[in-house]
Amino acid sequence: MSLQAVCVLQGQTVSGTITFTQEGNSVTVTGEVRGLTRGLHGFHIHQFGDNTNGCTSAGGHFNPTGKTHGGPADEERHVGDLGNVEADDNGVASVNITDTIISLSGPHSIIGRSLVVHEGVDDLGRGGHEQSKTTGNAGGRAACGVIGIKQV
Ligand SMILES: [Cu+2]
Ligand SMILES: [Zn+2]
Repeated sequence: MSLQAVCVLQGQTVSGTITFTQEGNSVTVTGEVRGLTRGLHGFHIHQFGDNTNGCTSAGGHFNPTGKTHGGPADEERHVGDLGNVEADDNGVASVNITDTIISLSGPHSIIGRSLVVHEGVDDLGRGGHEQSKTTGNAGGRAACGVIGIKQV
């Protein structure tokens, strides 16, 4: 059985459960986020698994390689940059992402860090806003949770 991790997202109105499954060099990220506004929402791994001051204490994007913010397909990206998830008319985002940069072990391990879903769209570093190159200008933190080892 492959290693799996799980995150329960909680916010004022937004909630969800996301599972991470390591398969060789890639991690599949699956699950559902509810209570969102329709459209795209930034979706990142942030540095700390610390919710003592709500999602704020999760810190910035997980960036052990010292790169600039980008999109998941970019060479220049934070390890934590998973792009956006898209909510439908019911405010539900079905998540199904495969990523080869995050990992469940080693220096890129996301276990013990936070997953954050944002109120706004991650511009993937291309928006020309002063925050585009650090956060994608994705706005407030709608929900977050700590990523832990899943019982399988
Ligand atoms: Cu974020
Ligand atoms: Zn980033």
